[in-house]
Amino acid sequence: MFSKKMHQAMNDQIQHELYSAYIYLSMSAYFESENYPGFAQWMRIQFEEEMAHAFRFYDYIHSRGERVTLLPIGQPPAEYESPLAAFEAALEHEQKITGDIHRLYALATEENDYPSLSFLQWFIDEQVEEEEHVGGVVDNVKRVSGVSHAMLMLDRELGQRQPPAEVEEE
Ligand code: OFO
Repeated sequence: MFSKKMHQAMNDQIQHELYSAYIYLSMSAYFESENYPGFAQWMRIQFEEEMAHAFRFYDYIHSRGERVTLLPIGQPPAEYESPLAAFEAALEHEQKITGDIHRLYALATEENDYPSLSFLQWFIDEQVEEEEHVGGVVDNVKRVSGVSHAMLMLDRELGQRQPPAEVEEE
């Protein structure tokens, strides 16, 4: 059974995913303004991925016969002290989202909601990847921070990120 509580928690998660998208788009704008086009591109793809995550919840709620109610989305930060500070904020944000997903999974377990457990498994795995991925970028930015030539090379490298297949399909 898809409980009212689970329906509401998943509906809230759409807002969290859209806010994630909004944060990354804002980080992309920050990097554009700082003249790091590669970092900006990386964040723009991150934005697209978050939109795809929001749509997964959106479609799932409908597939369980319930309706989606969109909630307000807050204004994300516009400025960061440095590229490193922006990527560290992205990692911290992903850790928060991992907590959200784990709480949803715990609720589905409590309610014996097997379809939701199956649906959420994709997000459990995705968050492991997200944290590993963003954490790797944080480490690389830390290593090259302050070395302008190396920052330029890293900017170029991250600018080659391609959208995942599921984003390209949409
Ligand atoms: Fe960046 O992760 Fe969505 O859920």
